[in-house]
Amino acid sequence: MDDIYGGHRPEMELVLDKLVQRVDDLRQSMALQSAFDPVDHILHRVKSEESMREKCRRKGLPETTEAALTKVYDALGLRIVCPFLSDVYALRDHIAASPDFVVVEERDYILHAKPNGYRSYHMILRSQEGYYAEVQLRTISMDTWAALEHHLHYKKHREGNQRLIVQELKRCADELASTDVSMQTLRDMILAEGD
Ligand code: 0O2
Repeated sequence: MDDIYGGHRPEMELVLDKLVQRVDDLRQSMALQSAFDPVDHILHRVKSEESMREKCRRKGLPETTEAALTKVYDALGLRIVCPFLSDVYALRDHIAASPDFVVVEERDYILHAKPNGYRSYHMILRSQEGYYAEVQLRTISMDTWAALEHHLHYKKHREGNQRLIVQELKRCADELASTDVSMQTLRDMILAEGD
């Protein structure tokens, strides 16, 4: 089977490296200004062949290089995990102001959580070379929930349990969201005491 990204893979890797570097530069300058590192950790990946083909099929798109690069927007992906809610939004603002990438779409799943409780801030960026990248910004709590939810593989369960599982997952997500707000308040108090 041919590579769905055709001959674009090396250039895609370079664009992803540039995006990671850009975020790392922003992280360092923000940390210098505030004395707090706004990032806990960053993951990045080129979407796997199998996952891209599955997504094309799910969206009713042909499994072509053109569809993978211009109709699906997460061939390149960056996940930025931040300690606090304010870090997520501060980084979002800095990324949006970056000259190398244009923001083409944003979804605030923090303000508008998904029905199952999923929370994150998603940005779709387009590079100067024309490649799309999805940036997911989330707190450590949101990342913990998403990782655990992913491990459950609950979507395969039968109907009866499904409702209870979804309900409990939503409760856990809401509890973590409440913890995020409390942690933010504590951080703001500590910062204010330092003034
Ligand atoms: P991977 O392995 O993370 O790359 P969609 O049709 O939903 O797939 P779209 O429009 O990009 O496509 O949707 P969305 O929901 O804005 O963003 C999709 C990505 O967000 C997913 O990527 C996940 O990484 C993350 N995500 C969205 N909803 C959930 C959720 O309920 N639980 C978890 N754990 N993650 C979620 P992919 O493509 O699924 O795969």
